[in-house]
Amino acid sequence: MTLHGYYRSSTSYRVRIALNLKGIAVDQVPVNLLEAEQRSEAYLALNPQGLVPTLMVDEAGQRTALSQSLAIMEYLEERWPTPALLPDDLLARAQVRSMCLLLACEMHPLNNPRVLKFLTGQMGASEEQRLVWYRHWVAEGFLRLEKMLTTSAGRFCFGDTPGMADACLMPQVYNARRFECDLAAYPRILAIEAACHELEAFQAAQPDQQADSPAA
Ligand SMILES: N[C@@H](CCC(=O)N[C@@H](CS)C(=O)NCC(=O)O)C(=O)O
Repeated sequence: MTLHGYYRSSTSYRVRIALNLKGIAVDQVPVNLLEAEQRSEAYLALNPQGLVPTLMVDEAGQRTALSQSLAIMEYLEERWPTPALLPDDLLARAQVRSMCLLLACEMHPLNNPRVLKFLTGQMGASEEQRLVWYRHWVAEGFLRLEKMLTTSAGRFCFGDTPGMADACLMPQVYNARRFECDLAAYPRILAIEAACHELEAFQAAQPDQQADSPAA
C-alpha cells in the first residue's frame, strides 16, 4: 500500500499511527501542501477532494484510492482486525467512535489551515484574532473530551489499550502545542499523551520523524 500524506498534516498523522499500531508497513509519498501539490492534476485524479491522506490499496486485482482518514482507519481495522484499534464490545466501539468524531469532525475542520487562511484572508481577521479562534476551538473540544474520558480512559482514551481515539487525539494535541494552547485544564489528555509518547508506534508517526519534515 502507498500512503500519500504530509508530515505535519494531522489526518496523515492519524493514519500513520493506525498503521504503526497494526504493524503494517507502507510506502509513503509526500504531498507538499505548502507547494499546493494536493491540487495538482495528478493528485486530484487520486483524491478529487484535493486533501491528504490518500491510501492506495492493491486488492482484488485492482488499485483503489481511499480517502478520508477515518474511513481509512476503519478499512484497516476491518481488513486486519488484530491488533484491534476498536474494543470488542459493541457499545464500547460506539464510545470510541464518538471520541474520534469529536476530534475529527468538531475540532479538526475548524482549525484546518485552509479555514485559518480564509479567516485572515477573505474575512480580514488579524493574527491575534486567528489565535483566539484557534485556541477557542481547542478549548471547546478538549473540555468536552476530558469529560468523556472520565468514564472511558485508563492509560489511553479507552481503557489500557491504544487505539483509534488515541490516533485521533495525538495529532490534535501536537497542533495545540504548536499554537501554544494552555492544556493545564486537561490532565487526562496530558496523561494519555505521555502514555502514547512511550510507544514506538506513536513515536515513529510523529511529524518530525517523517522523511518530508525539515527536521528529518
Ligand atoms: N476529513 C478529512 C480531512 C482531510 C484534510 O483536511 N487534510 C488537510 C491536511 S490535515 C489537507 O489536505 N489540507 C490541504 C488543503 O486544505 O488544501 C480526513 O479526515 O482525511
